[in-house]
Amino acid sequence: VSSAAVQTLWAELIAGSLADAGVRLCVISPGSRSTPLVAAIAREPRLSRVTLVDERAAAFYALGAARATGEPAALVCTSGTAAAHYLPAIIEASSAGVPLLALTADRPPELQACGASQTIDQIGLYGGFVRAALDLGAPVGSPEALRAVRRKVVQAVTLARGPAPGPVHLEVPLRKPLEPAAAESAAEHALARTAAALRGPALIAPPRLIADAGAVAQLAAAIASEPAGLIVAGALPPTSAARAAAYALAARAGYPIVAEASSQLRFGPRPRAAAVVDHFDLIPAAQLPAPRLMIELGGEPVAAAWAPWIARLMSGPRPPARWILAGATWRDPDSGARAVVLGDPADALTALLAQLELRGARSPEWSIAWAALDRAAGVAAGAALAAVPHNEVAVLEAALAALPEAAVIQLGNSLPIRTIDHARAPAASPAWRVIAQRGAAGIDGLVAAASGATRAGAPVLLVVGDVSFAHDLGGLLAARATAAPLAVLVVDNGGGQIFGGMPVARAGLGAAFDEHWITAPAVDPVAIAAALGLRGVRAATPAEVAAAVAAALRAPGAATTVIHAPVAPAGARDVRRAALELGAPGAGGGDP
Ligand SMILES: Cc1ncc(C[n+]2csc(CCOP(=O)(O)OP(=O)(O)O)c2C)c(N)n1
Ligand SMILES: [Mg+2]
Repeated sequence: VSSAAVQTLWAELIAGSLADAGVRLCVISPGSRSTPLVAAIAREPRLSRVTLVDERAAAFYALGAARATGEPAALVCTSGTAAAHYLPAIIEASSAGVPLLALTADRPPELQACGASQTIDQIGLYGGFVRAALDLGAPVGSPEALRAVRRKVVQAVTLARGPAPGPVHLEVPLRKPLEPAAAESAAEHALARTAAALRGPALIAPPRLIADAGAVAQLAAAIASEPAGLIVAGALPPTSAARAAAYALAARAGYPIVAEASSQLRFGPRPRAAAVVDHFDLIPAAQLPAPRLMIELGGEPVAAAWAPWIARLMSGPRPPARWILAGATWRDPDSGARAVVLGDPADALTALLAQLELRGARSPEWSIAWAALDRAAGVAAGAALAAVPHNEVAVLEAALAALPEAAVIQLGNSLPIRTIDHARAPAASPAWRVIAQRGAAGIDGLVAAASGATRAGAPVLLVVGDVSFAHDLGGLLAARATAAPLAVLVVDNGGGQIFGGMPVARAGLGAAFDEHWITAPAVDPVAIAAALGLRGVRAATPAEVAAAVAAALRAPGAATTVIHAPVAPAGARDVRRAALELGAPGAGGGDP
């Protein structure tokens, strides 16, 4: 049996099975070949739908939603280049371990490799960036085929969730006629009963990657015999449960935590016994104490001071024993780890705490020394801020001070994710969750991803550079599909100013440097917002930024406000240099 009615059943089984497997959000881009699937999704009340014409923005939107909620989001598009636009977000999802499902409609086999319109070879399109690529095949009216479709949807959702969460590709060939048709013949009615019998809650059993018990025991023993330890926390998912365990380990072991904003450890209440270093990047290099043991959580730190410090420690006389707990990814870019322990960091820390037996209480001197350096760095930052006009650190401090309690902060790549750790958080800051695209560290898709992050229901502040904003102008269409207020804070320092701090800036390239590296986009974010029906505000001072952020995120509804904050091109660099010089009088500061 093969008919329009069978294809309709087939599509309904896919949509219903997605919902049975716990998927709640479908981000759909329009097209013809996907018609049966989209019609079925539109009739499935458990699936909420967002429509975005640009598949690239759609994929980043789904990425942001999945990252903020921890739940897989589904993408649906038509055949051809539509599917190719998913690639950048799929790469980020793969590198960062975010669950996604990409359902790409396609021509059936008889229309492949023959010049049929809008037909490309979609099998294997995402290469090694998906956890699995499952071809559902063209609809077949047999009970076996229906069971297989159901199985593949459940399989896809399971593999997207674990053991290494990430994207999964579902290829969905469909035949004309594409519009829904009701079962008529006896055979079609029999198949409809078969499909109905397959439905019901699906048991999704994603395996969890658990750190090896022997490795955890060895690390516990190493901690027990080493008082001079340091925890360094890079990017961790906003849904990670590692927070409490990391503080508990810091308190028990007497190890300070260098907490980057993306680690989820920088904001919110912390136990007094845990020393947390917020401004590692502003401590003069010569003053950094040398740890003997390091526990590195999550992603690679982004602080400019990190790589030169590690290089120095590793080539020094007593390199530290470095234990990397980064989840399911192998993270050791300088090949200097004592061990990379794969497994969920929260589980690993909990297991570690259970095994940790310290002989007596730790002397607090080591932690106190780090805490004193951090305090001095914060004071130096304050003084540097006051001395440098129109700098982005002041803009960030103002934005943080205006944030509502439940807010999510999404940090753009380039300078925002770095300067946030030069900013001082307000006293007793709420435990704001932080989203960062550190999987592949692209400056792409940030506006669309922040729009998707509102699906978690909390207001979102996106801090984004002016070039990154220009890169995702298409993503602003997604900012009309928010589920909570969104503030897009465009820190406009006149181009990609991260390059101004790199050696290329001093390579004598002249005008070519501005033309090919700085690339000031010269767009007016307020005018662009207005053209798209979004609110746009220019905020020339930190006080205006605070007012604009408060107004944007404390308002009821789910409106998006683009806040244009011009700052001095070298502001971020100048603040860091000044803070380092204040911290080390006469020493000439740290690394550029
Ligand atoms: C998709 C992508 N393209 C290019 C880059 C390289 N890149 C890194 S930072 C940057 C400039 C970013 O400028 P802006 O957003 O204004 O941030 P700023 O450096 O001024 O903080 C570029 C082009 C990248 N990381 N990702
Ligand atoms: Mg910039």
